[in-house]
Amino acid sequence: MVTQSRLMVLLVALAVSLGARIAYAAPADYVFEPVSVEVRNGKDSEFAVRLLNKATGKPVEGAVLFRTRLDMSPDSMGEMTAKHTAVPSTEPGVYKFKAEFTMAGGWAFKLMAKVPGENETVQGTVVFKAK
Ligand SMILES: [Cu+2]
Repeated sequence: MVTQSRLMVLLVALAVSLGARIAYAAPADYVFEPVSVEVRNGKDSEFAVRLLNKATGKPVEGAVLFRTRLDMSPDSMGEMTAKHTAVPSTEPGVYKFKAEFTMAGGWAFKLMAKVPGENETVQGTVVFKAK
């Protein structure tokens, strides 16, 4: 009997956690990834990130990216930043930018995003390699 009631508790806990997962999408359900890790070092260099819903694996359209920062923290130069501006993208879930890279090496693109249907702000860091 003891074993059986313990199993019941486990099943209830599992059902509750599954239910919670289905009911609320969380910021952790989204991920930004590089469209191409390698980018050209220099002015007017394009780079792009893709926003994915981890549960469905599908790209997420209509997100608003803000407080973006491009810095060389991957190469221990976190204070070294690069100017960048958003440019139009035709691919769903892909957010494109143009940057003025000033040094070859690792660049981290840090951002916050408002995602449709998600109340909480999503944060992302995507690392690129300027060559
Ligand atoms: Cu640097």
